[in-house]
Amino acid sequence: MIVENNRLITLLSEEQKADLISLEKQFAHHLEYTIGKNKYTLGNTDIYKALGHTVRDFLIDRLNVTNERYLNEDPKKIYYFSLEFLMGRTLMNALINLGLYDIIKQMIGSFGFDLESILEFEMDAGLGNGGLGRLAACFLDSMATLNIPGFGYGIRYDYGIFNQIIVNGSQLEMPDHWDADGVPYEVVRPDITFSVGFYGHTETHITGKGKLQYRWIPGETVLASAHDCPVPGFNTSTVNYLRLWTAKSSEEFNLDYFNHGDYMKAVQDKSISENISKVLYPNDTTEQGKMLRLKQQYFMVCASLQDIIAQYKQANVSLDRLSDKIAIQLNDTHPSIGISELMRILMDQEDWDWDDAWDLTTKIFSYTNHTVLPEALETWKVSLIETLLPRHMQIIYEINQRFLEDVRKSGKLNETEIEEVSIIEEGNEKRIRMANLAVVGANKVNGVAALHSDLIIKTIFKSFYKIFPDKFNNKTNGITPRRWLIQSNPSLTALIAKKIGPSFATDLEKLRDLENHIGDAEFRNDWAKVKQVNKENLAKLIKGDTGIVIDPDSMIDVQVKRFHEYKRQLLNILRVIALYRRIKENPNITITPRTVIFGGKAAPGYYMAKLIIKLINNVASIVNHDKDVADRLKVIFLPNYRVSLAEKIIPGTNLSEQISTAGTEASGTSNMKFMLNGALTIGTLDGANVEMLEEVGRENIYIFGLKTEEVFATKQSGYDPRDWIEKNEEMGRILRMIRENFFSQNELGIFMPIHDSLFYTDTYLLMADFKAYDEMQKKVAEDFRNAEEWTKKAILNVARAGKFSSDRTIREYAKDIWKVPLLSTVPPQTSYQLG
Ligand code: 26Q
Repeated sequence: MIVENNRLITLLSEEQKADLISLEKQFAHHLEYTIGKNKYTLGNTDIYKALGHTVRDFLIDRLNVTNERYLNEDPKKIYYFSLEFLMGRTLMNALINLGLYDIIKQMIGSFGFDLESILEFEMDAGLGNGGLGRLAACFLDSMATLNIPGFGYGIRYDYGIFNQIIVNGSQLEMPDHWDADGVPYEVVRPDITFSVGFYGHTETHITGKGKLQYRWIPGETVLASAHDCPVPGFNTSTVNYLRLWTAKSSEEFNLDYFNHGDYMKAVQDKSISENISKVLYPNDTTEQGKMLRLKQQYFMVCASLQDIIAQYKQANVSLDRLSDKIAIQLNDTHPSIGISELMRILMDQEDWDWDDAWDLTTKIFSYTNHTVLPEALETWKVSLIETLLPRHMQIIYEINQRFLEDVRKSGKLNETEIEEVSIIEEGNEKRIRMANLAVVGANKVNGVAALHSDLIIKTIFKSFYKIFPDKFNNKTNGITPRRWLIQSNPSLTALIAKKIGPSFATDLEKLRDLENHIGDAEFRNDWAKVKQVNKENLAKLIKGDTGIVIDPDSMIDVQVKRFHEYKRQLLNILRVIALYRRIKENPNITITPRTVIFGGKAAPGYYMAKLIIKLINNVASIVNHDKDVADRLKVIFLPNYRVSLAEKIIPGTNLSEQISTAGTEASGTSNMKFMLNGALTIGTLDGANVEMLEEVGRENIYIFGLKTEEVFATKQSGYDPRDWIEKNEEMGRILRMIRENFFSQNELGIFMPIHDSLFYTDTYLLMADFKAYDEMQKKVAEDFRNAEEWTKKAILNVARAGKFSSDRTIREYAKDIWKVPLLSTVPPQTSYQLG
């Protein structure tokens, strides 16, 4: 393939021309030889794939340079263990971080294509449920940007989080075969393969030194094979990687079956072991305790530890200094079986004593907790672990026995408290409490926002805190400004860079300089224009995805997140119903026009969450078709909320809904994304909202509702939602509409479970908070009418969003938990021009 269109090249310097020409050649080469197409057969996905391979070449160059540096300097390495990495799309992010965006845009342009449209062909890597998985992805970006040798380890699921479609108002789940067309940027490493054992039994034997040693004889082995996603830092040469394991059968055929002529059974067994990396589990409490999930956890941890130790042994003879050279962060309890696995390796394979092994293990692991809800804490039946991982069960028993002995000796806890901290939960069926294992085995335990870290030591880990006060610390979450500002909101990025310079890209506190310009009317005008254009783009997307036309001048009011009762999407839709009623009762009422947008997935087995989605859709279809409402209110449910959709919704938002019951949302991270993109927040004093308030002050955020202590007190004193319903006539009428099938005329009674839960239990105190929420929404509506003041507040929010950069979070992990210095930046040859 020959480059014909040289028109653009004439605008460039000699050096750039050379770059552009070589890029064009590289791209054309991939199109022809990697993808195997010519100009007669090529389609848009081929352009995307060839581009992916072109970018991959750059990533691999820098990956190799980075590896060489790590070999030479031998720094301490950080391994982030997570069952979830919600990476979303990779290509645009790589172009920005590598500084190739402008030149690639030109290059693709010279072939007659538009870069942005080509990038739309990339599928999201949705290998996570929500906040926890996306946090892992943001952390990888920050570690690479800060030149920390930090690597992600996880599973390369064939199917990520399901695709959501809405049929007749209800969620339907579709498989997410995200890699169906291939993943051009990944590096497949079949040479990096480890075996992982399951089942079987343990034996003892006497070592040469006369010591009793245990040995696990697995009954089944599966191979774990590495796939690396390169992770480029922004404006630095560092490229780290995310290593994801896929399961491969250890035998192509089970020869036993094969020899007895059962060819089909022989192949079936192969696919059974490969099931391990087949599908991501949704965060569904009813899915707890499933054998395949435990297999996934051990599979990931076992392969990763082998890989880490093999790498370490390339530079070191003995494992003595392992804890000086590596640290492992456990993203929730999901990979915490790793604690017992490292103990097993040290004792059974490396011949260490218990005490030395335990000393080393507890220096290496740290644990991040992401929930205070007791029902969400992971436990496993002892019988299940005994079957799948018999040696680990022995080790866990011994960890617990020694731990409880120490606790008793210390005299710090009474018997009830000792029962509470035990790793084993006694009862009909004994269970392993993974959070307790993680706390006992970890060097440091952290919560994810100040309020949350405070709460865990007062509630779920109260007794642990008495024993290990120094273990516990806070690391308030953050988000990467590369994806969540520079990439998702290029026009706001350009405006900000024009005003205060580009340094905020890696030092988000620099945004504070924007405060000096809040008084500048022209700047505010430019700011408002940027928001307006983003809203118009969002309106186009909504038209495309739902067919509904919205008014881009209306207030764009958004709640996007997983559906969970504690997040209270129901509170939001109840207030929409209230607004609708007010319009119907008083058709001439003037209200601030709003477009209320919802998005998010419910776990497939979470009945109530799915019913709330259905209610929202039914309310939407009535409100949106009611002529009396005119343009004053629209309700939109955007299907299949995911990272790439978030990138488009957030920049066009005016009002961010963060309305969980106080004390339930550990941190939240979308709250930070909206703040950074100039939305104002209506929210409770929950999670990181508390710290957002601290940054911006009362006048610049709409805080309402019961505080955490008040929530506890209300529940303590025997909360009855009917007391609140009686006091609020309007709420009585809303509940009656639900009861009397106003929103379910063709499906009588379907919303009764929602009605009854509000009326009789109301676990998340919607009835108690409704009035405060509604009144605060009135204030929001009023304030929005004053466009100048609203814009001032929006600028101030962005100016004070610096704290919520994941760079800040990662610096804190590096200093307080991992004890790693940041390496110096090696300036790259190319850099991204902001704006
Ligand atoms: C449980 C059992 C079986 C299978 C899966 C799971 C499972 C999977 C994922 C349970 C929970 C999760 C994810 C939890 C999560 O995303 N938590 C969120 O973490 C964010 C990052 O710290 C916080 O900001 C949110 O507040 C928190 O809800």
